[in-house]
Amino acid sequence: MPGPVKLYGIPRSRAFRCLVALEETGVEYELVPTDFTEGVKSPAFRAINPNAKIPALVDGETVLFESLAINLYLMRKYGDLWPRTVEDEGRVFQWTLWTATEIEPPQMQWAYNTFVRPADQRDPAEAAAGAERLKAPLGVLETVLADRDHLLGAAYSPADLQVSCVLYTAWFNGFDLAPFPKAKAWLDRCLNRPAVLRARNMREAA
Ligand SMILES: N[C@@H](CCC(=O)N[C@@H](CS)C(=O)NCC(=O)O)C(=O)O
Repeated sequence: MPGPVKLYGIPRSRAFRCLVALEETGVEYELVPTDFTEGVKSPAFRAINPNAKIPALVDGETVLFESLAINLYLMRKYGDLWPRTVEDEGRVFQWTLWTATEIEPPQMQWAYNTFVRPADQRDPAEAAAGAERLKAPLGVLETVLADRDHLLGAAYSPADLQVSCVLYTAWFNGFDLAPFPKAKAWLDRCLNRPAVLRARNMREAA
């Protein structure tokens, strides 16, 4: 009998996204504290993730890296969030790749230059450029959410989890979402779900 699913990482990292997925699925798991400075460099961790980055997941014989891929796997295998139709699966893949490519890069450009890097290494022009770039995908969300409560329709789905967990960084750290009221209300809904609050408690207490 294999033990619980093991997530390597710390809550104040991209492992947060996987903590949300784990909490949403209800699967038994163990968080193996591994930080992104020293922990990722150990030979034992590099054997799990040769990228030397967190998060990584071990589920029996299955070893995975990439936070959003880990989430797809978890939601496909455990819990009851995974969609019932191939068409909705396609939409989940679409939103997952969209958040990785359209949201994450400009958001990190803004975040690195706003609060992540030490103050003397931040470039305000870069922060402004990232914020400007982020407005385009936020505008897409605003349009899509004009006639529905969630990305695939009425119900929360893995698409909402993937996009909202990436946007948590902007939402939590004061990005101006006022021009995007539908997207803001949707983020408020997604990021205050009971499972997400359990993951947020781990992250925000850390
Ligand atoms: N695309 C990867 C990025 C992973 C990543 O960059 N993780 C950071 C922590 S949030 C890390 O481990 N950085 C260590 C390093 O770059 O040396 C994912 O989403 O899992």
